[in-house]
Amino acid sequence: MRASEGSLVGGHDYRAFDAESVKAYVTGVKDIAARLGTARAEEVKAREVGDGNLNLVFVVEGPGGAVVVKQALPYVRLVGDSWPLPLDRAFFEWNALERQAAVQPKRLPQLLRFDPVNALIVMEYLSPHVILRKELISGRRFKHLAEHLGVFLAETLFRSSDFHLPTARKKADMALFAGNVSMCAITENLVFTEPYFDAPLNRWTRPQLDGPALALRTDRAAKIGAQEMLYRFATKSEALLHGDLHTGSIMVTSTDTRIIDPEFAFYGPMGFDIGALIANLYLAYFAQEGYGDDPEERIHSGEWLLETAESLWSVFAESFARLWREERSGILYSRAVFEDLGDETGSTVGLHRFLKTVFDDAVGFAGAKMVRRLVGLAHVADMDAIADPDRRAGCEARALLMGRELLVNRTTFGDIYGLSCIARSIRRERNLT
Ligand code: SR1
Ligand code: MG
Repeated sequence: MRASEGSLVGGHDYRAFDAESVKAYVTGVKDIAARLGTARAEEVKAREVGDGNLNLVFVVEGPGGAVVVKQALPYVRLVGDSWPLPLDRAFFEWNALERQAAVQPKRLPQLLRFDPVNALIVMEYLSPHVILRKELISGRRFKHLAEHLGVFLAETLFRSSDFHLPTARKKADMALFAGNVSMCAITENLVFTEPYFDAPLNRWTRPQLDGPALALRTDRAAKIGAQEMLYRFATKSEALLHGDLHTGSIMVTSTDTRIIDPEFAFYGPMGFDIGALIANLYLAYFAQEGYGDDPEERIHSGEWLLETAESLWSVFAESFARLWREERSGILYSRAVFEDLGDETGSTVGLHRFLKTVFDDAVGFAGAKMVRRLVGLAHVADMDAIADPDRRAGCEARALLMGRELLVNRTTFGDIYGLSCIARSIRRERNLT
């Protein structure tokens, strides 16, 4: 299917399923029925488990196995049908999943079927995997997380970039994903724009967070920082991004990590995906004080979150460097200009200069992503689940300060360890609300 055919998603025959009607659908598809172990709808169980902002998600279990059905709705689920949203995001998600699976199959659920008419994707039911965000809220730690995510990021980003892909393929892919306009528009508005003016859907913990939330509107440095990041988001087509890589898009066990939900995929700046992950680790870090009665334990969990962000970046940079040496076959930094002339040093300097731009971008995007989750429309459960509003507002105010710091001073941090130091010092701040 080509880009222009993305518009064929949905149409007159589209229908949104429910937990009953989805059973007849899946058992009516030969391959899926075989996986479930029955073609009889009455022999399967289905439940709707979607807790995201946009889609329906069904778990369907039969006597022989289970599948997940993710179906796009023609509107934003979080808001309702007053906010229509094209179904073609399922097409872009499927295309992104196919490309990620070609690079890192073990980090994704197995892909079973794309149905453009019903704007749905059927995939493996991951078990006993659970959503990472929920586990971080509970203070759990995952030994392999940073390694898995750092390698996933390096491989998906490098291998979709002009460092690796033949230029004709990259340009064709950029053209295809350029059609994911509605999803990019959500990010352009909700992440970079609305937190900085009186947008109708903005929300925050009131009245405790009124001061810092309203201050953003007259904070020229923060507003310009956000616009500078939006400029990068809109213009830097470096690699095929996941586009919404937060801790709710990651499923884990103690030994495994899977990345789901790339419906916001497009060609954008590499730092955007990395920054999204770092932002969510820092949001979890600042939320730690909202939970539990054992402050020592929560300090340890917090330190683990900072270490995870540190390792994530280190693994990404090391893996990217390996790919630079072994798989640099695109138009950028041609070997003819460097290694073939005996100039390995030039190639290495180029690599480090490039990684510095990715790091600075990741820091700025992390800042923008933190701010939007605290004062914009869509928040994170890490903060929302803190029951006491005063305690929650304290955590949010510290996270907001960190987000602003990253946004405004993004080029001044020497390395990822510098960010951990800032986070620790902000965590000691009191009386911010
Ligand atoms: C209206 S959609 C709000 C948010 O949910 C998604 O997960 C994205 O992060 C989006 O910005
Ligand atoms: Mg999602």
